[in-house]
Amino acid sequence: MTENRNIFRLLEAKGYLARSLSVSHLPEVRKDLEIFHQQGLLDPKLYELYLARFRYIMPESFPDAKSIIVIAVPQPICEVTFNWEGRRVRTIVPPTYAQAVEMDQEIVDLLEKGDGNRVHLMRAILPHKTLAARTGLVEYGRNNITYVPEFGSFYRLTSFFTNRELPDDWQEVKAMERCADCDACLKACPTNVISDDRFLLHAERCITFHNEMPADTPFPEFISAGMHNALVGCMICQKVCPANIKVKDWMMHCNELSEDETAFLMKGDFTGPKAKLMATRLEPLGLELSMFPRNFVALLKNGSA
Ligand code: B12
Ligand code: SF4
Ligand code: SF4
Repeated sequence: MTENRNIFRLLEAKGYLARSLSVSHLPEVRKDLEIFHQQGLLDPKLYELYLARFRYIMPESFPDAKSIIVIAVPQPICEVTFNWEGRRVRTIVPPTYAQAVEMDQEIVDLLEKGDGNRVHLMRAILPHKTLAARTGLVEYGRNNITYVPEFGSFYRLTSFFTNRELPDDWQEVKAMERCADCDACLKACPTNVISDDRFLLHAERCITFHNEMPADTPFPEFISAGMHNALVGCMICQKVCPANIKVKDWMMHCNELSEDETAFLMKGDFTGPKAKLMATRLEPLGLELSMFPRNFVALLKNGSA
């Protein structure tokens, strides 16, 4: 259908990759995740915080939704510099944190305005990796992060319901072939999240799970100072991965904070107009004020910043 080709062409022209599936697969998508929950293999706190909010049903306000389109948007590491005690401290924010809201809006505008055939989109609150792997858009790494040949794991995934009947790319999920002879991520992960006994992660041990929590939650003892490597998230298993050889140093400078601004974050009191101002600077990078000062202090302590 020409009108469908138009949608995929608009995304391709931006350098984005996309596949689609029929909404009729929603119960199977639910099963892909819920089976692990039923078997007690997902940490209850992690499930409650991140996975319980998924909605595997047709949105009530979009009864004519027919397909789900899954999109991979390439993204570099984002560098954020802090000026602190006379030093310029360079830190990183891994791919996918920055510009989340902006990217979704850009895609909606691009497709709804560019299509000319009344395509409508609505953000899907669904597990994007499962959707992407189920359409063959991506393959899983042993670290449970997904990969595409073009940009390794350096991309943000997003999904939308659409009122257009797009191709149904539904298929079995695949692991990357190269993982069969590789255990670089397993060996490098400092908190033993990736294991030989199962493909599914022990995600409750992931540094990211802990540094995405608000700063009044202290890090558990098994995360020692030397392990921190990013302002939020962790790059260790992606940096060592041979599938990322072309992209691993892809970085752009995103922001610089003055001595005054850094001192404000270090105080950890986020009331008043200054907090609002800081939030407008940091939230587009995926940095919640609530993660400060803990995450920045952790980097200063380990000396990697
Ligand atoms: C919850 C969550 C987390 C949690 C838990 C991670 C996890 N693995 O579940 C925490 C906070 C730890 C986390 C960390 C990170 N996250 Co996160 N996270 C999510 C979220 C909200 C849901 C993921 C999810 O569905 N988990 C549930 C588990 C059960 O699903 P799964 O991981 O896909 O596991 C599947 C496989 O194990 C498979 N499976 C089981 N057995 C077998 C066997 C074989 C052979 C195969 C092939 C498959 C297979 O079945 C499972 C279910 O389908 C998504 C956003 C979204 N809305 O989807 C982002 C998302 C997955 N995160 C993302 C990223 C980038 C990260 C980090 C890399 C960030 C960072 N740099 O620190 C780390 C990576 C940690 C890691 N090694 O996975 C990206 C992934 C992009 C990509 N390239 O794949 C996403 C999609 C966000 C986005 N919008 O782009 N994350
Ligand atoms: S480091 Fe090796 S095992 Fe891990 S995801 Fe990359 S290729 Fe697969
Ligand atoms: S993101 Fe870090 S802590 Fe999490 S699995 Fe990868 S290396 Fe381990």
